[in-house]
Amino acid sequence: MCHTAPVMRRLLVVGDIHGCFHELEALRRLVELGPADLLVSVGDLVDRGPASFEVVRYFAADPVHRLAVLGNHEEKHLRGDRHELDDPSGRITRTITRPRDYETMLEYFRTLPLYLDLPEALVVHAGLLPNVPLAEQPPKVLTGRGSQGRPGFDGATPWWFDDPTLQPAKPVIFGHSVFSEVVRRAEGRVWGLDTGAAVGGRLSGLLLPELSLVSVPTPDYYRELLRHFAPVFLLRDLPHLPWRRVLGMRPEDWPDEVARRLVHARHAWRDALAALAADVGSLRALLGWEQQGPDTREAWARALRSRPELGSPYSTVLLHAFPGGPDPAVVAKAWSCLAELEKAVAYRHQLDLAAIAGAVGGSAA
Ligand SMILES: [Mn+2]
Repeated sequence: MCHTAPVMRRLLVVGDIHGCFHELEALRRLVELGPADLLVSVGDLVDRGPASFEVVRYFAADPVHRLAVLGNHEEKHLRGDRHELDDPSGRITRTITRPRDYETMLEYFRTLPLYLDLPEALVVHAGLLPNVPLAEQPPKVLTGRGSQGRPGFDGATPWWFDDPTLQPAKPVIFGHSVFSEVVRRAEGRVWGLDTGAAVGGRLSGLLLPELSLVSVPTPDYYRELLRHFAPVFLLRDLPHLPWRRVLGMRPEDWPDEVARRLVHARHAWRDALAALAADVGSLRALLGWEQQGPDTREAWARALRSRPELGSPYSTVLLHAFPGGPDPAVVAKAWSCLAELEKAVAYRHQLDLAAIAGAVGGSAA
């Protein structure tokens, strides 16, 4: 062995993994890393995909050779947002992860840095302000927290990485913003690796020092998970909605907080609405359809078929499903299904809403 030769380690920097553990394995098989090489994540290890805990466990098992920066999804879990109606992906992760494993995930997230300043590259989750020293970069810019309305990060204004004054001394590698192809700028000094893993895109990696790209396709796991969980979450939330404040008020008279929640819900639950429309049979069973009188049924049917004024399934239920006000018995019945649903979810069984609702409805009738 020659002890004086410089160690030439390789780095595989991977874009947002979002719970795509099997695809991460496939990517690693394409690039055989040696014992001195590093696997580096740009953050967002979790959410949207089905195997968030497996990804975290893999990184946490070897913190010397597997590095990651803090992504906005990790940050959301650390903040403990319980009702992020604008992004149900974290809620799904909490639901399908065993409590002990979830605590392990949080412990690992607490160890993650805002950036990795390696000899070969600077790795950040979302981006940088050009011409601001690394130590003075706002954490929100680095993690991309609330980046959607921020110039340079929102897709509506020129991207931060297209700023001609950005002249990094070494490659800057980031994720966070999904593009159909890997972003390459400044003659290979800026790389954006989020190509939509878990939402039907690809999991991409950049190999250093050769600067070659690898990627594997992923299914649209998130769409599928939303389809399963949207009705579960809707029912779980029903008893906690601000019934008294909302009922009897015109939408324009709603308190700001209610309006804000519904506006958020409109975006998040667009898919949920589609799921509900496709699963009207299950919803009927869950709400005790067969026990209702013809007027109520007709009102519900109209509501379920129509495009609700506010585009939210919450408003559908609030404004139409319980004409004249919510029937406590109906809400209680919906609530009573949750134990069964949660049991199935906890063990990752395929959710058969119709069968579960039928069983519960049958025993209650
Ligand atoms: Mn992401």
